[in-house]
Amino acid sequence: MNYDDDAAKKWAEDAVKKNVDPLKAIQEGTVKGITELGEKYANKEIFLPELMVGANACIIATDILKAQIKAKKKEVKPLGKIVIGTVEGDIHFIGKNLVSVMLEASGFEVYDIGEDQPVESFIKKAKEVNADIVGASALITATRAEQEKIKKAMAKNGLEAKFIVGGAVVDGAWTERIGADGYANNLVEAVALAKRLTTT
Ligand code: B12
Repeated sequence: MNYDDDAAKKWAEDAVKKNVDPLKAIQEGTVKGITELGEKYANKEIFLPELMVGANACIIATDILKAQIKAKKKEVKPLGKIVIGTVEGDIHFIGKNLVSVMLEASGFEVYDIGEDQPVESFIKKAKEVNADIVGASALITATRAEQEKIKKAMAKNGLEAKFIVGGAVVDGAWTERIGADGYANNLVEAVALAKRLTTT
């Protein structure tokens, strides 16, 4: 909230030293911070440059905590293969990266194709790895339509993988409208959804 990269880094390192549960630190710390900053941006109390600097501090701290989640990962037989990315035209990656890490730490084999990815990249990777699930993140109303394009392209290419969506502009009504298999708006729900879809 103070746009201070060094303080954010130190805060995350302290949390690691003090053995704070990294998921709790992310959910009650970095995610809470960036959400509050997002509200200030929406209310025009701050502007894009401030949001960018604040997001950077959030990314620095979150990366340190994410590494802890990965380090604690149990070695188990993969629960399934998931291809995940942020849709074309959309550079938001904080939520998508967190979902990737949580899924990986929960025993999924995750292929994160990055942000601003065209429909074809999702399809190509899903075919290549024979994915069980394809996940698409979208945070802008205008880019949300890309999720529907991915769903249609999956059908056209005969992909049988389940399709899940997420991001600030995604809700149950949208998920149903585009025929996706589910959505999640927090990390715990994202893992529960993926588990549900790979065990049924
Ligand atoms: C941080 C941020 C940025 C950062 C992004 C940093 C980065 N590289 O990721 C910066 C400053 C760069 C940025 C830029 C822009 N932003 Co911005 N940004 C945000 C903000 C404040 C927070 C997003 C975030 O990281 N949240 C924290 C994470 C943890 O939450 P999350 O992404 O929602 O993810 C969770 C769930 O949604 C879910 N999830 C996410 N993905 C997936 C995928 C799957 C498969 C599943 C199952 C679940 C899942 O799980 C996650 C974990 O809990 C939001 C406000 C908001 N309310 O979301 C605006 C917001 C998304 N941004 C917005 C806008 C408009 C922009 C810009 C267009 C601004 C501009 N004028 O240039 C640009 C985008 C440029 C582009 N082409 O992409 C708007 C979108 C409005 C709209 N409805 O269309 C928002 C809503 C702000 C607002 N209220 O106006 N932004």
